[in-house]
Amino acid sequence: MDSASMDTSAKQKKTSNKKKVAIVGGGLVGALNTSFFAKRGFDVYLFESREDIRSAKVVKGRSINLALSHRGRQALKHIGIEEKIVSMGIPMNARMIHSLSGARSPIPYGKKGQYILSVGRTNLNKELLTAAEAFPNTKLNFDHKLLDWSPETGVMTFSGPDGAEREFQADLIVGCDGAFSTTRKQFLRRSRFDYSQTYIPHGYLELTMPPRNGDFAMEPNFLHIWPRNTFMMIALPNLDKTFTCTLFMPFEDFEKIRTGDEVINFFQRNFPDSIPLFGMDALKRDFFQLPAQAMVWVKCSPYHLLDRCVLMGDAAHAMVPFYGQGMNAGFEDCLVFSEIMDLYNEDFAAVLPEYTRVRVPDDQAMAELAMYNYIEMRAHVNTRYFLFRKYLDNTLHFFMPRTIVPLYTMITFTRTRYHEAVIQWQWQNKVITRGLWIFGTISILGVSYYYLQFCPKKPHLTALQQLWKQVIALKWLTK
Ligand code: FAD
Ligand code: EGO
Repeated sequence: MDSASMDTSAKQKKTSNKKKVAIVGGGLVGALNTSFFAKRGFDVYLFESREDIRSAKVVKGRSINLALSHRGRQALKHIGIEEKIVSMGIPMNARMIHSLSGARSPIPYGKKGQYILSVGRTNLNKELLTAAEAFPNTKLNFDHKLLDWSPETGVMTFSGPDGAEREFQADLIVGCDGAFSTTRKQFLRRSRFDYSQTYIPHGYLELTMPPRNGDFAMEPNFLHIWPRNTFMMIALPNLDKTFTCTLFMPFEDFEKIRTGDEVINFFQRNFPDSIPLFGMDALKRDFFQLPAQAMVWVKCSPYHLLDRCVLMGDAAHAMVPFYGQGMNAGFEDCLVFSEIMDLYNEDFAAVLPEYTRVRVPDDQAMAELAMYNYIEMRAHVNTRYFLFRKYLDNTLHFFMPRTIVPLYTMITFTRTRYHEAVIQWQWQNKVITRGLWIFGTISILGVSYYYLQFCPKKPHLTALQQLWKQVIALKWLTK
């Protein structure tokens, strides 16, 4: 056989015998990823341990709504459902900062038309499953819990709906099974796999704020934030005119609140404006409906195992929710993987290591930023500091729109690689500090010139002494 005809027969084999891809986990990232692989023509099998949420009566899970931003939207656009999802979300054009006194200050996220979207987790997940199911080359398997799998053969063992064990063989296994990933267990057994898991001292509790007189109890198109250092509360709007409020607080403080009266007392001291909006009795009751939930940061590397398995979403990089990027980063994982598949002609042996090389630094940078936000907010973000920082960001950006782009903007409204956004941010901070020094020096010189010029009666020495005092004061201020 000559080489040309061998080429075509190889090609034919490839198209007639498309590889089997198994997606583990039908959460947000797994459901989206199913469409990504299906679009390429693979035979895609999704396995989700829970029942089908589209037919389930009660859906329990983590946060009720999430902030969807540019990165997540770009991934949705790739499979043609961006518009559909956007229509189910509520735009939040600004944050609304609630001060202790009840004052509310709106600060826009960016230019007009730059907004983040509040979307319901369950609705989003349902739409993603339906979109995945619409491909002829997908098969969704619910009530299938992955127990273990073999890196050598690609054979996976599930516990099926009847409790019986089932086996399935796949060419590629995509682990999208969340922060406590079972897929990842095989990675942990191998050498040179880095892994860490860190719980933060804070827990979170979700409370629903009902509509008032048939309408939203607060302005709907905002991300409401009550910054109180260690106690933080946020509220995102829902389509049914309720708000889902999330209270972040150290577990040890949650433990101190045991009775309804203690709840009211706590809210009276920290979030007094929210009490009438929740309703005193509802608040006393709802606070104890569910215990506070833990938050974990999972860091690992590499994201692939041989040419057989790859991790995406929380399975690869669970992060603390203080940047609103966990899902967005997971969605971008799917997009980045797809971009690399284009570059390397869907050759798993080349794509998987490249995915790790490209994506680990970005996801780790994002997870670190989320942790940084948590630490900074907890340490000194009260209403005044929050407003000051955001006004400063916006002002500098207004005067130097190309040089200074706020970090939040780069992360939320662009696809600048996460790790590059961090480098850019550190560079900007240097420029700003230098600018402040120059500005300070010029001011001192200006003031002293004015002083020497217009106060000639005082002895020369005193002026110098004054000047020196100012230099010392400035040094102290900028320390
Ligand atoms: P998951 O959503 O955890 O889905 C994993 C799926 O795998 C589940 O359906 C599970 O049942 C299934 N599964 C698990 N084990 C197995 C198994 N052995 N076999 C089969 N199936 C299995 N992100 C944002 O972008 N914006 C936000 O505003 C935001 N807010 C958040 C607020 C809070 C309080 C929290 C906790 C997180 C927030 N996030 C946010 C992060 C976001 O929730 C996660 O990043 C996202 O859900 C990750 O999706 P995933 O599909 O990787 O994992
Ligand atoms: C100084 C001022 C330092 C999630 C402000 C840091 C996060 C941080 C949890 C908000 C928005 C989507 C969120 C901003 C900062 C979601 C978010 C922000 C929270 C908490 C959140 C902002 C769900 C931090 N985005 N953000 O700039 O508006 O700034 F408050 Cl607790």
